[in-house]
Amino acid sequence: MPDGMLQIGGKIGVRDKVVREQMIKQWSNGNKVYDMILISPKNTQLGRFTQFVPRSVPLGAGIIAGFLRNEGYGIALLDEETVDMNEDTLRPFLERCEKPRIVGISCMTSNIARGYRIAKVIRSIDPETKIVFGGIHATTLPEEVLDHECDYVVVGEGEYAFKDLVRQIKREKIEPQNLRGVAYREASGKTIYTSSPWRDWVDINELPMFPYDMLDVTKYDFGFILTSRGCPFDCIYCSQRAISKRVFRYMKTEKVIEELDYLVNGLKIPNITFFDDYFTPNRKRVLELCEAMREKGFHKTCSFGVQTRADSVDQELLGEMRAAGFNSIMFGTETASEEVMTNIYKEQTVADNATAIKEATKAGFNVETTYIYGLPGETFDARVEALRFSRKMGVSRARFNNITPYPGTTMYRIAKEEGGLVIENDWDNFSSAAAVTAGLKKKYSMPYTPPGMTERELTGTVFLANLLFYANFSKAKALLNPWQKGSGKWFEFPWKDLWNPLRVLDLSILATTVILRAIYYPLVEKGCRKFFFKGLRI
Ligand code: B12
Ligand code: SF4
Repeated sequence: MPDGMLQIGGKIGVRDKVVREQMIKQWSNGNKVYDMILISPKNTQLGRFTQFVPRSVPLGAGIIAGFLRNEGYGIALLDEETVDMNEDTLRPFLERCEKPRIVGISCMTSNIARGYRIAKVIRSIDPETKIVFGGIHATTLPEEVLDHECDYVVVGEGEYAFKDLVRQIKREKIEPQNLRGVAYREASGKTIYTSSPWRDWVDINELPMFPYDMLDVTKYDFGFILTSRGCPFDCIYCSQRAISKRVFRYMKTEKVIEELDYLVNGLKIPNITFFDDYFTPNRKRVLELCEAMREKGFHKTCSFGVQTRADSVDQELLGEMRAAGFNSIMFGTETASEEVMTNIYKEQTVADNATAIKEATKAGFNVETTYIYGLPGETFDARVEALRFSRKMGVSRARFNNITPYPGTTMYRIAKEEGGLVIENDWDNFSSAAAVTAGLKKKYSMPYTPPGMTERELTGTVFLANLLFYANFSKAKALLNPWQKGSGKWFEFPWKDLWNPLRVLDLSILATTVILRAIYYPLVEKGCRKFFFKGLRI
């Protein structure tokens, strides 16, 4: 079996104990049989940067795999970030999958192109296999996905919807009236959206723990935990509502502690990121959780990173979080212009960001902030101001992204209405990090360039803002520091691999590209030149 490929889920929690014992016996003989295969395609957008970006476990596919395993199904969970996926590697898995075969593919927009290609390979191996897509891209554009090699799309949170669909596929009898949140095409070509009045959102306290045992944790860079779902805000560039909806739901403290105990004491993970969309809307629950974490002493061996909204923290809360072991906090600051802040419906102010950053720094956090260039109403001065703000506030890390109108967002509608939406090669150009990870030669166009700006100016100013932020000894040190981890750590310097000539070659190419781009933009684009020299003086 190819190294790192086989991630087998056992039938844990099977209602029928005899069946379970038989299955375990079968597996120990090496005859592993699955009921379905779940695939997380790789993200190909980061190019040469991929190897230097921390690798996270495949969340969506993993959550679904853990849930279905708990329902008694045998699952093969395959993550393309850790293994090549082609006809030769997929065929043995399909052959061991019981008929009717089911393959579930989990995609964001960033990896949908790979998802389509993998679906094609699966169809070519076995045209009968039922291919089901889920995740944020399929949720927001089910019709597009159904135009590809896809039999069903699961829209939104997939646990119960997929379980019901799997049961029906396995029984070879589809009853749309008993399915919720599934889209498919009838023979006539008409798309059917199923619905029936039973679950509006998933109660996360009912779900099993993330199935870390189905993955080789040594192949991933950081631990994570998801302790809540949902966010009530409407930021125009964010599509999280399409999946986890506006209803904020959180895991009971005991359940979080149980999972943390497994990660910290069981797997000995030294750094864990809380991936909640919005960690702190309920102050009481965070205080209770921090107290429980402290009592368990997790902070003695592990540190925690978190992302949240700046308007929902205060000095006392931050102090309690620090005491519980949180050492890095990321705020989506987005802009330093109050006008832009209003335009994006963030419903918080630049002043809120400034206060939270100051308080978090005072509490001893490594503070990380993210900005978006290209938002509606943004001026040249607003872009310079965002850079100035990030420098002035003394945050440890900052990341400047190019606006990306992901499907399902208001920004997507705006870009479409303006006629400015550019989709290339099955969304391969849709990356909020595109301006940073681009090479010297243009591969794709930006997904969107706001009116009054050239594409080169957008790409160049995003790139230069990142560069200028780190063009400072202490910031560069923080970026390269191998011990400083956290939710916003997007670049991991490969200190351990410096003996490897290929790694060194890659790093050298990357460094050369950065230098050449730093010269190129100010030379060829007036807006970039002005930005660069203004930025240097900040
Ligand atoms: C944590 C997180 C990350 C983590 C981990 C991602 C990972 N490995 O899965 C990190 C920091 C690495 C990350 C990176 C990126 N992220 Co991110 N991330 C999130 C965040 C905050 C939470 C994800 C999560 O856990 N959701 C909760 C679970 C329950 O939802 P889910 O994963 O979608 O899975 C459910 C359903 O979709 C469905 N489902 C999923 N897969 C499948 C498969 C089948 C077969 C079925 C039936 C159902 C199903 O069932 C699941 C359970 O209910 C979301 C926001 C959000 N709320 O989703 C953004 C989000 C997913 N990220 C986003 C983006 C843009 C990115 C990046 C492209 C950013 C960048 N430029 O670098 C990268 C791409 C990384 C990649 N691998 O390709 C966007 C995606 C927009 C889009 N249309 O693609 C989101 C929605 C945020 C936003 N701004 O709108 N991200
Ligand atoms: S960006 Fe953050 S605050 Fe805004 S809707 Fe998305 S998750 Fe909520």
